[in-house]
Amino acid sequence: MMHSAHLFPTDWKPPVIATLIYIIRDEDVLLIKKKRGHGAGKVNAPGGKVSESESLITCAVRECEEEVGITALNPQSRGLLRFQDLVNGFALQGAVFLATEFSGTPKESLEATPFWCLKSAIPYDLMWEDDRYWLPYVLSGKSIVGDFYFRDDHLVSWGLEISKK
Ligand code: 8DG
Repeated sequence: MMHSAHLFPTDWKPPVIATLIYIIRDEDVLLIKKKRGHGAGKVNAPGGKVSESESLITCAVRECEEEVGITALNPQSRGLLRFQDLVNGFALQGAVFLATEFSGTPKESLEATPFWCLKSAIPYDLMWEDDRYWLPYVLSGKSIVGDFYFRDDHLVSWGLEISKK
């Protein structure tokens, strides 16, 4: 395990760009049980791949509306995650957003079962292995840049940079 930031080559180009959005309500964060796609069965946040010509923030808001019926208001950019699986070839760059204002009530969709979860009781054992290393910083108001190498969906090394905001 490595913990210094920026493990990836400087010219690394992500083949896929996606977003994740954490909706905060008092002491709770809105999580989902993902029903299909990459990471099906895991707990995660709403999010998904950027479609052609859409901005990251538009993608985050759209995916959240599609997956759980919540409209994020004024989402804040909180970081960048880079994933590379050295065995199965999966590679993705994810932009992380956080919103404390929203409208709507969480609603199940074909992609996700949403639930409010205490920020102090996040079920990391049910989530992607990297989340425990960076999500606590994002939920406590910091911004992060993280690089994560996997082997067949298991984390093998990672680097993380944390900044104040
Ligand atoms: P589709 O309907 O287009 O097939 O799918 P999508 O909803 O657009 O994309 P997706 O398959 O849900 O995209 C993968 C999502 O999973 C994306 O939001 C990024 C997220 N994700 C990873 N790896 C990790 C990880 O290690 N941790 C977390 N928290 N999220 C991850 O791909």
